[in-house]
Amino acid sequence: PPPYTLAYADRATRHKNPAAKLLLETIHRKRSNLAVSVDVTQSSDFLAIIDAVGPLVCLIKTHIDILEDFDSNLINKLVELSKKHDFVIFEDRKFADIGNTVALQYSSGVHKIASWSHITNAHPVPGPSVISGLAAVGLPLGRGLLLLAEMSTKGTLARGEYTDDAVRMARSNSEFVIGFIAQRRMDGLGLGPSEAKLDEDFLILTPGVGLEVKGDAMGQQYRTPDEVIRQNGCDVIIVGRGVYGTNLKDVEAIRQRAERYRQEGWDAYLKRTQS
Ligand code: 5BU
Repeated sequence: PPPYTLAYADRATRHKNPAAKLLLETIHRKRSNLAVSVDVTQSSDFLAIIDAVGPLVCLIKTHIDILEDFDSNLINKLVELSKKHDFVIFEDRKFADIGNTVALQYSSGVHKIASWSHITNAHPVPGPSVISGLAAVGLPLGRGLLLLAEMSTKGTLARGEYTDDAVRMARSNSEFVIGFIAQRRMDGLGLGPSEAKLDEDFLILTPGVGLEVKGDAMGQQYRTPDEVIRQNGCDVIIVGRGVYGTNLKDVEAIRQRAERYRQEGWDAYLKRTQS
């Protein structure tokens, strides 16, 4: 059967990349395909939200450069929380430069992303060299990369041929590229049966998920967990404001919203695999 009807647990055994394996095993163990994106500017809020939703998520997504009071001790605390609550870390860095530059941005600077983030992502726009630059740093550390094949925003240029070429780039580098940021399942996408490999199994992580509203004032577009997981065959829902909301101090409400998304995402997965 095509991978999207397989259980997360079965897919975990088929992956060799340690980050892909860890994510699939974590989803299965915690009965959660929910990733929470913690896009806040203060470390205290960042850590409190992660501590509250940690038990309910498979993955925490960060934009580490948003934090105004970042220091390296914050990373120690984030890594401690990932062990305490058993979640994977994904720094949503969206690398998009020449190989030499992205390797430095990934390994060095203030944030040293490769040293703590299991998964990161890159725009395919530079071509395959963006993957080889990042792989030189990430593969020895057991990290995994997602390519941005599509975006959730109105008017995105990541579509059609561009998206197909992103899939081709991933296929040629599947040791390090574990999947895509995309809005639907990408296996065999638009490439015809001769080019699609039946046993390929890319992870699809999908932002632009919300239950209350259809979008924001800045081009974001939302779909429901059922649309994303069951109807479009994606693997992980990424939710930011739908979970942390506008009152960052009300961690109990944040926890409750996370549980609602976790439940809806998991129900959609059960429907997809059991129908
Ligand atoms: P939101 O609050 O659920 O709208 O946040 C979505 C997060 O996912 C946010 O961190 C974005 O940077 C990220 N994102 C996205 O929304 N859409 C995309 O296509 C990509 C990333 Br790629």
